[in-house]
Amino acid sequence: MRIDIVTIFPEFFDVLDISLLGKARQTGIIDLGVHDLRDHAHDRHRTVDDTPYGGGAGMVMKPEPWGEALDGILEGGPGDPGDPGDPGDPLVIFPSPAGDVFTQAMARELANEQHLVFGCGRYEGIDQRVFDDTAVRARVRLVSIGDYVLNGGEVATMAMIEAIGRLIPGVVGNPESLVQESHEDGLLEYPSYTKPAEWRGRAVPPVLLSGNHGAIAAWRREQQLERTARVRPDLLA
Ligand code: 6GU
Repeated sequence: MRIDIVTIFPEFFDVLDISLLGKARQTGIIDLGVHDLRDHAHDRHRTVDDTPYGGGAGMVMKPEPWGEALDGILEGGPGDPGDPGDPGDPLVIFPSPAGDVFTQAMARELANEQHLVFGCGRYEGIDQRVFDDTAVRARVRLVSIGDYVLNGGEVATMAMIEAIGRLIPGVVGNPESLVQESHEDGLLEYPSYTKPAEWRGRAVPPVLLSGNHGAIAAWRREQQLERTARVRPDLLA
């Protein structure tokens, strides 16, 4: 999968060199490009924002640097630029608290894409015409990672790339571990234990030492249901 990120903080994404995603980049499973939006601002101060038309607090990101940055990324990619909505087109994601909420189901869907582009906004947002102009050449989605406010799209992009990247075949060593996690079957995961069998006076639940695989599976299921009902009853509905 090809992933491009447009940001005014390219160093923020240096951490993608490490861990599982770093390895996926080394082996070529993920091909990552991080682009500095300011490289596309051509005034002396490399300005990327300006005051909002109509007044109001804060600054708005100017359209020209975004247009130029996205032109460079989208041209030459798969898909016919004259035919928006083609599944071979890049999918451009703008992290935004006003977007659709990112879920494990969305992560699974996005893990099937060939080319994702993340446009990280800062300040009060990006000039609306950037979304409209991009939608003519690519599929565009606004995506939120939850009901709280971040200063910009970088942290949200990082969270989405981690959730999506680990679902790409070959990124996580043991694919079995993917299906046992919270949210994969719509429930929270069961509690896990390892050695020693007793620690600080706390024993591992005896059923896990019983060797009875049926009883262990039933206990784990029961724990998942109990935990989900207690912490996230909305998931059971
Ligand atoms: Cl995707 N961006 C920003 N700036 N804030 C958020 C968000 C995204 N998701 C939740 N809050």
